[in-house]
Amino acid sequence: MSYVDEVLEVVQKKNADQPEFLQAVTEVLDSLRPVIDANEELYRKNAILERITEPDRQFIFRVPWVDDKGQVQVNRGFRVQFNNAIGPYKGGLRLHPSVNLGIIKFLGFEQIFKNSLTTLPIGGGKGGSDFDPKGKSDREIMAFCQSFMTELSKYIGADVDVPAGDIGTGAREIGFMFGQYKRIRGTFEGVLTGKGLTYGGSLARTEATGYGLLYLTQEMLKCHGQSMEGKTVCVSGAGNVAIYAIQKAHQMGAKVVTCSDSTGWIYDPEGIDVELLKEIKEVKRARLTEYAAARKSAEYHEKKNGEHGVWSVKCDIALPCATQNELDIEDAKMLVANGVIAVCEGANMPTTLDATKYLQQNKVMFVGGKAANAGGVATSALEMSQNSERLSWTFEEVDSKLQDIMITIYHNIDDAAKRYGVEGDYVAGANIAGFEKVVVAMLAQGVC
Ligand code: NDP
Ligand code: 2IT
Repeated sequence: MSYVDEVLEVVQKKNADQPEFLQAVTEVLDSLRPVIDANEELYRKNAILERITEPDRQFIFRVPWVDDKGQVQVNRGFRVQFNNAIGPYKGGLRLHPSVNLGIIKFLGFEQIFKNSLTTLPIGGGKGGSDFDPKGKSDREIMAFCQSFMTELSKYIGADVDVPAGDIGTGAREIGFMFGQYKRIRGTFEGVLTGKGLTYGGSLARTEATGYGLLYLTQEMLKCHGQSMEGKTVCVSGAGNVAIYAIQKAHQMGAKVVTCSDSTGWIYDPEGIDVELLKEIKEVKRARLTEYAAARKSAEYHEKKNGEHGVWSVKCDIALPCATQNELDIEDAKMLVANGVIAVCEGANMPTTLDATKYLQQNKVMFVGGKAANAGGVATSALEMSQNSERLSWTFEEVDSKLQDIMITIYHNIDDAAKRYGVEGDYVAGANIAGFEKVVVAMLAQGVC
């Protein structure tokens, strides 16, 4: 049996109850086969694959907090520190009722390779809780965040592990967590990214994931003799990543005609009105029904199981920006039948494995989240740099570094795919390029 298959078998046995983690590991190890085969003896002797698929450590803790009725509520908190071979653990905090250890591990595992691709010195980690921020008052959010940080503060630090936002965690939550960290540890340090601009946050971090997604997509199209100009785009999600992806796509001359949230989706043939979407999602924290109510050209569709949602709309480019496994094989067939030319993942693992294969087999340019959404964490690393030198860069400075990073990522994954004879397979290219740097560091640092 090959080394990859042996390790996959062990990982499957040890983590049988974590389907998302197994999906992420299978995708990575499968696509690393050419690299592993070429270095099998060295990697096997050093147990590289066994070590890279087992987190350095994982914390699971109780998060008690008091709701507005005086009732004590209890949630479960997680932080998985996966791999710090190339820098301090870095990765977001997800607050969503679906969160469990397997989901945090899949996200932490992906983060190792993504963070390596950014070209910046950051390791992989992820955390979160099954807390549901929906419908909670600001006071309840603060109570949860303070309790969560009371425990988390024991394990993190500016040179140790630097959390940030993800689903359900935005500037408000980061602010409450930062305040509590400062209170407990007594230090003002860059322990979180995505902070407010008045206390160490970076300009352009809010926009970075969505903007970065479009910078990479544009570069890929350019290298294939195309551009975003005049393209019709379908986006899913209506959160941080989706909003700024839509904004940048419009700035590049494309028209985005869809977005979605957890209860429904919008088709707006005139193009999504980003200012309206921002008001509804960032300010009012309301449903997309309000978008349809405020805009004549928009149709609202209730989400129904088994329907294709935004992926049923004809488009040139699809950008899934909501959550994992939101684009399945049936959606992929629909997109291909409608002539899609590129699918780039703003979310983490939004496309199922068989859907990814189907898109690639049908010559759709496909870039996975590790490369396509790396602009968020890359800009978090730029926030860490600014915190370290106690300076703030201008929006233009950060945005221009972000553009350079995304263009570099595209060329690095393209080159890696070519080097291993799988030209155009950007999934393999991203995994290979991300893995190579981490492995060199792991080997150099000995058994740890
Ligand atoms: P937000 O919480 O800002 O937005 C998430 C969006 O996705 C919301 O519109 C939400 O709907 C929808 N959504 C969430 N869960 C589900 C679900 N189970 N089913 C259907 N819709 C859902 O999160 P982000 O925009 O930050 O994150 C989106 C994706 O991008 C995630 O996969 C995240 O891991 C990834 N990502 C985020 C980065 C960042 O910097 N924020 C960086 C890189 C990747 P509703 O409005 O109803 O809640
Ligand atoms: O998935 C991700 O890359 C993020 N949620 C951003 C992590 C970060 O540390 O900025």
